[in-house]
Amino acid sequence: GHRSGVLWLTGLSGAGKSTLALELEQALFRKGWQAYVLDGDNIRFGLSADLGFAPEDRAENIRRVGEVAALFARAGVLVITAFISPYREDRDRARAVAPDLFHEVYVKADLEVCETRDPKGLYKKARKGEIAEFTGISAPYESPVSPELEIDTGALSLAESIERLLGYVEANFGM
Ligand code: GGZ
Repeated sequence: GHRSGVLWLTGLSGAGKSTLALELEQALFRKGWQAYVLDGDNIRFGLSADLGFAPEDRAENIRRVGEVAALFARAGVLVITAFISPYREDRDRARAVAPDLFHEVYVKADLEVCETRDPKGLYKKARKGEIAEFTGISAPYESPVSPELEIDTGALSLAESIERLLGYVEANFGM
């Protein structure tokens, strides 16, 4: 390995993708890696500002992220993406852009766990019908069939999850 690639996190809203991605980015940075997070905060307000959450919009969002992530990785960066990316077909297409660099991580937490966390109150709104096509409530989430790694945030602490991710990254992208 040469310390670059795409670590593709997928999972429900509230499963912990962004939290893990940002903590991992910090931990890798401290070890001298060039890591960078792509998530809704830096993609959906810019590159994908024209897209919503209909299936075709999500497909296009994930297509763009897949292309950008591959470019970053080819430039020598360890890219950590944190998108729900609910459709298997969309994730597989992102993988196909850079199959040699792509590692899928299922950030797993039961819907009940995510709904209890509900940090932004989105599940509550979705239950009331105030958000259409909300993943897990009124839109599907297709869980990965054979992800390279699975992180069960319902069972692991944040520190334990980061430890596993770091171990995986160092073993698979390290020099
Ligand atoms: C799912 C939604 C929706 C709908 C707004 N469905 O937990 P969050 O708030 O901060 O992260 C979610 C984010 C999902 O965007 P992604 O770009 O990751 O989605 S995808 O990969 O499917 O393209 C959630 C918020 O946006 N959000 N409406 N209807 N999540």
